[in-house]
Amino acid sequence: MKSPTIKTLIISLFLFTIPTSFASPPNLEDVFTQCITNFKPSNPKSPIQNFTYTQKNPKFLTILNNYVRNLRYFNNTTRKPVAIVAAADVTHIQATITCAKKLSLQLRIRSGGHDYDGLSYLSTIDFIVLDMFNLRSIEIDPKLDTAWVQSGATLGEIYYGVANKSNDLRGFPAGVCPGLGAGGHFSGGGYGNMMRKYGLSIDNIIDAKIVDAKGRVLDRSSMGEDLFWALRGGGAASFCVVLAWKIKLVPVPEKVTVFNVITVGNRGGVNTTELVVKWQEIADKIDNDLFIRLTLSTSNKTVKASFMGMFLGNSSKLLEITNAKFPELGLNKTECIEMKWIESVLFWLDIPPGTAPTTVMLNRIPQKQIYLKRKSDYVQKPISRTGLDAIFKALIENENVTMAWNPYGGRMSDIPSTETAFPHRAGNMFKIQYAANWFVPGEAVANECLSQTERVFQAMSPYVSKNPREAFLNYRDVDIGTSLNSTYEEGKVYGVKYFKNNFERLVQVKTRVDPDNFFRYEQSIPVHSRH
Ligand SMILES: Cc1cc2nc3c(=O)[nH]c(=O)nc-3n(C[C@H](O)[C@H](O)[C@H](O)COP(=O)(O)OP(=O)(O)OC[C@H]3O[C@@H](n4cnc5c(N)ncnc54)[C@H](O)[C@@H]3O)c2cc1C
Ligand SMILES: *C1O[C@H](CO)[C@@H](O)[C@H](O)[C@H]1NC(C)=O
Ligand SMILES: *[C@@H]1O[C@H](CO)[C@@H](O)[C@H](O)[C@H]1NC(C)=O
Ligand SMILES: *[C@@H]1O[C@H](CO)[C@@H](O)[C@H](O)[C@H]1NC(C)=O
Ligand SMILES: *[C@@H]1O[C@H](CO)[C@@H](O)[C@H](O)[C@H]1NC(C)=O
Ligand SMILES: *[C@@H]1O[C@H](CO)[C@@H](O)[C@H](O)[C@H]1NC(C)=O
Ligand SMILES: *[C@@H]1O[C@H](CO)[C@@H](O)[C@H](O)[C@H]1NC(C)=O
Ligand SMILES: *[C@@H]1O[C@H](CO)[C@@H](O)[C@H](O)[C@H]1NC(C)=O
Ligand SMILES: *[C@@H]1O[C@H](CO)[C@@H](O)[C@H](O)[C@H]1NC(C)=O
Ligand SMILES: *[C@@H]1O[C@H](CO)[C@@H](O)[C@H](O)[C@H]1NC(C)=O
Ligand SMILES: *[C@@H]1O[C@H](CO)[C@@H](O)[C@H](O)[C@H]1NC(C)=O
Repeated sequence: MKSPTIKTLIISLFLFTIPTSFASPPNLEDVFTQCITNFKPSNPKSPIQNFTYTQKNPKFLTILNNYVRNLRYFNNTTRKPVAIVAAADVTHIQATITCAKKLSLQLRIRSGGHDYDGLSYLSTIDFIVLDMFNLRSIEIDPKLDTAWVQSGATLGEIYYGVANKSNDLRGFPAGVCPGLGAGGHFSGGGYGNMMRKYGLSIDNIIDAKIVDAKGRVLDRSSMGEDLFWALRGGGAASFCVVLAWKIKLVPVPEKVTVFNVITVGNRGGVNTTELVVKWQEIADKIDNDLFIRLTLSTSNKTVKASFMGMFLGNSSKLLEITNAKFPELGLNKTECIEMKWIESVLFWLDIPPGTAPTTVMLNRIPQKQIYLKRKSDYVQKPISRTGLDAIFKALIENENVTMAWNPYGGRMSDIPSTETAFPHRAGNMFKIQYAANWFVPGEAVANECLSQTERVFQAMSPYVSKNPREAFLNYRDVDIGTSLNSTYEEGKVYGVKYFKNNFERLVQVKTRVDPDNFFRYEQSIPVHSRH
């Protein structure tokens, strides 16, 4: 169903009602601002107009750019929102939803802005950005079992807050980049280096507060279990605005052990092919306390492998495990670094131990903005030596692409694939992330990096999941399909890759909670076609 755009409405009103003078027609910005300002109830302590930025506001571009994490989607031709509402209060969210709906404007919801393809701040038609960065409170219960975190909180703020309040006794399983927002990251699953022990972030989320398409504030008991299921891995932006999550904190040992073994060509006479063969045999089966991420890149036409590890225990115990199960790696005591869990957050950012205070994880604005492309795959059976050699060749020929192989298994295999909307559970050995980063503008460089990524992705097709070729929602990739006019058929193309058999159930939930498809975007869950 297509409603007339607000422009058409305004123009027709103008034509019929103002015959006498050539006063300018009210523009969308003004109409929207008027609407949200008049919205009742409003909180007198935080009037919404003080948190609203239209293009006339001198801060508009800064506010927009503050949470753009992919420079590919911020230039002079990028379509800008009609307004950004940086909500500071739940009534601001209600007003934004109500007015966007009334004026047929699309809504984009942004928490940390890390969406790889910018879908939290881009649209091809007139739209509003609901920016959540002001809503970032973290309330940890005194027993240290749970916490309520608002969507605009970053992982760094959550990690730091939890470690601080618990004297380093508690942590939370989530991503390795502290700038990620709780809003997008959790609703797409949220994986990190404690995944094999504790599962994803969503496996440790027990409640949520949302605002739905009717502007109602709901929690788990009032929204219904089906919607709460969908929010855990299905991408919340198809259903509602998440205001806050209730998370279950997990125990972390006093000291964890980390390492990063980098091999170029070979290590101690064992070549990289053999190390990767062995890694595939053990990575998803080894002790659940141990996570070893393998990153493959090239250096001077030679394959470079990094085995980066996180062990929830001390180095003696870690070495016992690696010596027994992965002796080829030859991990030794001096390569193992014991530190507090909160300090390991910096290690995973490649910050050398002891060179920065843990408060750096509270920085919201990155030092460097980059252009990037990401894609994902799942691997379900071991890749042979011949396969690995072909993969290494593809990497050498496309030297600006790296691959991160993240092992599953452990807790990930214990949780049924229907438990939450996130479907990639037992049967997956590891997930691949393809990455290309570049630092200069211009389409030539961009196209070169994009085609290199595509070539590596194609070279991988014999070795990864098929029918569908599965993808991870948090690794947003518009190449796998987009929906321009929100039909079920369009949505199914990317929907089964992200959600497999959970897609149909997501469609049912969507059809129940948002039948008019207000919460739609380029990769949203469609409503069912049969009305
Ligand atoms: C540097 C970097 C490192 C990363 N590392 C990891 C990692 O270790 N593990 C991992 O799992 N992923 C990782 N990711 C991917 C990341 O989890 C996703 O990009 C995630 O969606 C980011 O959440 P966000 O709130 O920052 O993003 P946004 O861009 O703000 O949002 C992403 C999506 O969620 C929606 N959304 C955001 N907030 C809300 C809300 N409050 N209510 C409803 N919908 C909302 C948006 O509309 C959009 O569709 C990484 C990304 C980057 C750029
Ligand atoms: C666009 O161009 C103007 C002036 O030419 C510049 O000030 C602005 O920062 C540019 N960028 C964006 C994203 O609009
Ligand atoms: C809102 O903005 C107006 C105009 O800038 C200012 O006078 C007022 O003090 C602000 N109100 C609050 C509560 O910040
Ligand atoms: C500008 O941004 C748009 C996305 O909004 C992108 O498609 C386009 O390629 C960018 N232009 C350049 C020159 O990078
Ligand atoms: C907690 O944070 C406060 C304020 O930043 C700081 O003074 C204190 O030392 C921290 N405590 C711990 C245990 O990290
Ligand atoms: C490792 O050795 C095998 C056997 O000699 C060879 O086929 C393979 O290409 C080597 N791998 C690398 C990365 O050099
Ligand atoms: C790369 O390899 C070439 C040829 O083997 C060699 O001359 C050069 O020094 C190497 N460069 C680096 C940075 O290792
Ligand atoms: C290391 O941890 C194990 C338990 O995993 C414990 O038995 C051992 O005493 C610890 N060793 C040291 C040196 O702390
Ligand atoms: C441990 O490994 C490092 C790096 O390979 C090496 O420099 C060091 O000599 C090794 N130490 C021991 C005790 O084997
Ligand atoms: C690609 O990698 C090569 C070799 O490292 C480098 O010289 C080149 O600048 C990279 N290209 C881009 C676009 O980053
Ligand atoms: C949207 O759907 C209509 C009807 O099925 C179709 O004709 C049109 O090509 C589709 N795409 C766009 C961009 O409107």
